[in-house]
Amino acid sequence: MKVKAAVFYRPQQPLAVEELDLEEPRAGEVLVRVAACGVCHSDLHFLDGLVPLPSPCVLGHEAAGVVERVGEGVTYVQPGDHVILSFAPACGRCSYCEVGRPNLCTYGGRAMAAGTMLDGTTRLSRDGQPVYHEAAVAGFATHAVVPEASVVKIREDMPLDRAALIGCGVMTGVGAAINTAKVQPGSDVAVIGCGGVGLNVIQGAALAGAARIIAVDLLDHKLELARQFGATDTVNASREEPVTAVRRLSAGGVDYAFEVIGRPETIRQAFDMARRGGMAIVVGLSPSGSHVSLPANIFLMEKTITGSAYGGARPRVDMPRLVELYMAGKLKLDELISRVYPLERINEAFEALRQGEVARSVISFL
Ligand code: PAD
Ligand code: ZN
Repeated sequence: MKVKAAVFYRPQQPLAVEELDLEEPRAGEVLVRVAACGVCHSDLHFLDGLVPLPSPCVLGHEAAGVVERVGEGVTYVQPGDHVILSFAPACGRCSYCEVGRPNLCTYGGRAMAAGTMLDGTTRLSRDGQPVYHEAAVAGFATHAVVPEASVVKIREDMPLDRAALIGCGVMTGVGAAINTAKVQPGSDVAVIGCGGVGLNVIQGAALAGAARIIAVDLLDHKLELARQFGATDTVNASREEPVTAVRRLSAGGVDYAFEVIGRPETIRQAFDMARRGGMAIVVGLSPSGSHVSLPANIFLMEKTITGSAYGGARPRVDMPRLVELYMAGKLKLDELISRVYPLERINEAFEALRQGEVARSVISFL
């Protein structure tokens, strides 16, 4: 079938919105009509050439839609089901999947790096030449073929544009607080970077019962949003030194410090903001080849530094829970959507993200 998609050809060049060929789903795959796909900073890293990606490639990994057809052997969904797309394809059989960490799946990781489905091939093409799929989702397109394991069935009264945000930013942020850090009630938290993902770390920490949540950003309007999402204190790092400020506000350092930007300097800041016995959690994706340097003897203070991939998501457990929280009025999603764009204006959406104008923009196909 023909689909309309936003195609990445090379860094520093706008995405091209054009018609591509999409094959039918093969065994164990699902064809989804995309309803909406959020614009995440990870895609901007690819566009800016900071992280490599095979090309040409259809970007977009924060999507939700409606199942249109299923391939042979698919039993989990049927046409008409509403689904969120997971951006971490999982095989269900490797040791990571078996142990309950599908976000680290061996074969999913390979497929993501190769820009393919789990079998190493693409379903997208143009003039007979393969076009790659970002994260086996390729959500900036009218339709997507994805592995069965990448779809998460959700209730049909959940608005699909809100559901799309759960596919990356919300799962990653809330999951980093709840699954990775396991934020304790009454604890102190700092979050560096209050964009689409960082705001969700803040609301995840608030859901977990953190007492003090210190938001750090360079932009006052992001810090205002951070308060709406549960921050109790704010630090504008363009005006004051953030480590000193956070230590002052938290009586010496926080229990959990999250880095949600993707820069070695701010990873170091997060580490320095954590108190003795505290934890720094790196969520941001830094430019390929970056390194962070840490003072060696500080580990005797039992500080931990860890990464968080997709908020430790177990998609079919966590995502329906996030949907329930939204439907119960306990998770903010409406407030995350700053702008809605049609696919044709996707480059404007990326420019708005680059300029720090938005919490999240959504490309809507509705
Ligand atoms: P975003 O651009 O919406 O937010 C970044 C925020 O950081 C903005 O509000 C900036 O103003 C702020 N900022 C920039 N520099 C500084 C600084 N020096 N000090 C304080 N604040 C600053 O991005 P996003 O929220 O979409 O993504 C954030 C990162 O998370 C990005 O690196 C992305 O690739 C990564 C990510 N990781 C995963 C994962 O699985 N770990 C998933 C999704 C996104
Ligand atoms: Zn993302």
